[in-house]
Amino acid sequence: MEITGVELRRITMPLVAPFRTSFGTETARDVLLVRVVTPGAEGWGECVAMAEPRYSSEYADGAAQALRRFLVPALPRHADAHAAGRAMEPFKGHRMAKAALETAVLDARLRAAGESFGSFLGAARDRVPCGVSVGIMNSVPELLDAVAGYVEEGYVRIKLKIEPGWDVAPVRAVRERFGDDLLLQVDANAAYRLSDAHHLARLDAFGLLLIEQPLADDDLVQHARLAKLLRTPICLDESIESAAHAAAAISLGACAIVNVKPGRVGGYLEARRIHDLCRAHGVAVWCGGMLETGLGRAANVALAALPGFTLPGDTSGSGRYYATDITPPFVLDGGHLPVPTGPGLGVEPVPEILDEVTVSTEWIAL
Ligand code: OSB
Ligand code: MG
Repeated sequence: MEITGVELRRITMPLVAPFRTSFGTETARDVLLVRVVTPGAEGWGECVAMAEPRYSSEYADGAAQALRRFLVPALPRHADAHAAGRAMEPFKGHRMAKAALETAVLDARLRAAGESFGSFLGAARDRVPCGVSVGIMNSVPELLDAVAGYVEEGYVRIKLKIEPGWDVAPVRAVRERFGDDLLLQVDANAAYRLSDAHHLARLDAFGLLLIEQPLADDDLVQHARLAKLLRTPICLDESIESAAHAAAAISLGACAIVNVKPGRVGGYLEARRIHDLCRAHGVAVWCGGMLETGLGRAANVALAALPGFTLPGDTSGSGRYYATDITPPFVLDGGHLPVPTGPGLGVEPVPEILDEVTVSTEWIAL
């Protein structure tokens, strides 16, 4: 399979509602898409880097620059996904940029071979249970309305974004309103310090599935200390950028659960390695999200179908994010999304919709 070139495309997608986390508020998603062109098939990869480096050090403009300057030029004309990964390895970091290119190469290969992402990755089921990540709101009543809407839509698990000043009260209110059977977890996006341990232990009263990334990204040792002070299991997101990080976190006792985001760890091959490692150590994993369009969502849903993904993911329906997705929308059915079965990602952008949201395109010949 000869790669003739790579297109970098920037799109802007308005969100259906502002999404507030401890690191900022998003009202639109600025997405970098990568399209790999071969004579037989094209492949798509969605870069999950956000517009600004607030969740992690990567950001969309920086990812585009890493791709055009280093990663795409390093790609051998006859690469498969493994070869693409090896060719990019000498360049440190930029995992979200690498993930997008590797995914596009993999998609092109799988489409040419007629194999789906799910089949390639080792999916063990044909649909996955879906959770939803609920942003920080202006008031508790507003939050309860939002959660009620998601429960009504069938989401099987609710994740509340928290930060200092928005933690115990919203969690208590959601528990009181929706009862003890609701699968409930929280995500702090690194907003606390170890000295907040006593305060965070107040969340132990609410039977949460987990607390995600309470402390700073590089605080594995502190997370291990915190784990001893909380009954609520700790799940790591930002801290885990590779299988090596996951191995270190597990051996330190820094987490009992891992949020696997393929973009954060450099791609679906590394995501699968983390899945395999965690499964071997009895550590549960679930598939995180980065407000993906249908392209990134398709691959995430396939990954979430692997046997070690034993907790519902942030694999929400398209409508949770976008009024109009760039692919045919993912729609929840009984709280689940179907794993696409077509070749590659199994979905393609709708050309007219893609054109409408496109801000720029750039062609890099190989
Ligand atoms: O921390 O999981 C996170 C969105 C953007 C950046 C970081 C995170 C999130 C979410 C939403 O929580 C996940 C989703 O629904 O895609
Ligand atoms: Mg998170």
